[in-house]
Amino acid sequence: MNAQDYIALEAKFGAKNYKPLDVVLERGEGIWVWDVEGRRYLDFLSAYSAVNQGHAHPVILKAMIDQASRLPLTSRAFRNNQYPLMAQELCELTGYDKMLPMNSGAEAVETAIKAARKWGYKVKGVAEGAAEIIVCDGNFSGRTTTIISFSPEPQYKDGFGPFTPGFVTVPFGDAEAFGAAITPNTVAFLVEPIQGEGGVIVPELGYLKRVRELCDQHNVLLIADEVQSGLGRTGKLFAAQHEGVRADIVTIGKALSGGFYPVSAMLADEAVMGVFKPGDHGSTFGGNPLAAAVARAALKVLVEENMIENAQEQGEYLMGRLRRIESPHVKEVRGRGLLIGVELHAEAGGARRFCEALKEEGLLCKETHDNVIRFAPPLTIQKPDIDWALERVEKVLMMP
Ligand code: IF1
Repeated sequence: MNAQDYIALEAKFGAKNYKPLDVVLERGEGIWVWDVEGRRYLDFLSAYSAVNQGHAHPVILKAMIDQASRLPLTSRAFRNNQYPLMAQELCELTGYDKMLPMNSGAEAVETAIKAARKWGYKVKGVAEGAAEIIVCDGNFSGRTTTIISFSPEPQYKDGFGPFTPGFVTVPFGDAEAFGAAITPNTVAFLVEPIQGEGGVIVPELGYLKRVRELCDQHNVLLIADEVQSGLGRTGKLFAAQHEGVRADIVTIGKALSGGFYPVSAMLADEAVMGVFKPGDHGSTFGGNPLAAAVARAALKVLVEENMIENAQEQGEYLMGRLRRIESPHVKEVRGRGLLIGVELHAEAGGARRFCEALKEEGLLCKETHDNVIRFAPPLTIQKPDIDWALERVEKVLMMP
């Protein structure tokens, strides 16, 4: 079969809930992926930051094979010998008392919403059913019906009502607007430290610190959605650490498994996590031994192979080189570490055509919204490969 055969099959039998680039991949290794015709591409998306450790990392692969050959799943009706070790290692790495394991990023965010609401009622004393959670315009935290209830994107909501109440939207990056929206029923503020889907929007330095102060003043939980910005992507373990801010709840996913398996988690201290009693919340696969073994290996290599520091160093290099490209199409280059957005002028005709042209040059990336090209290579990338990519990016950004 060739690429068109696969594309035809997908069109015939698969739901049309995506419009992917017409590249059919069959193998990945490190920063490279290969299509079914044997062409090699540099992956500048990393599966939306799920492959921070690079494709098919051998240490994670071995951990997965070993555990899969022993015991993939027990359900939480019984205990297993991997989840406790993952829980310990994740809490020690991140500095939180507790973690609650889930599978997708959206499930981790849903867990955070449930935890914040229950904490509001049981600890803060908000009247049952009256909890409010403040969110930001431009947010993206997943696709469940509760999460899209506060999405700013009409398409993500269209046809999916009725929506979950209890969410208040404020502009992203405006701490005083957040402060003004707080009421006695506010239990939490859910925010991505850097908005990914929103277009790689980096708030001014001081924003998160001011938000942290306001949360403390009003006894409001700060929930940092680090599913995309976390686990080294921005050059720190968590993006919020660029401002030295510690959230009350953190959601992580994606690279928690290095792209091998859906693994996510909510992190919090006992004062919040303690609201969950046996039977309150869970999932069939949450905390399964295969996910736990994979996550342990993914965290191990992330730290031991200095991927977080590399993201900082290579991100600064890449950002600097991108900013020196004198393309008439480029409006702004922004980001942190290896989470970078290149915003194009509206007259450039949209980011998609540049992503298509970059694919022809052997570089895979994805537009976010209409005018932003997102660059997010694996955190293992080194300068020679960034230079290889920049040759192609410069050529494409200079096209008419
Ligand atoms: C799609 C976007 C990125 C996320 C943050 C939670 C989740 C995501 C900050 C949910 C997921 C994915 C979802 C995927 C495309 C991708 C995406 F374009 F949709 F917005 F990365 F920017 N919080 N993002 O970015 O995690 O349930 O997917 O595991 O839905 O198209 P998930």
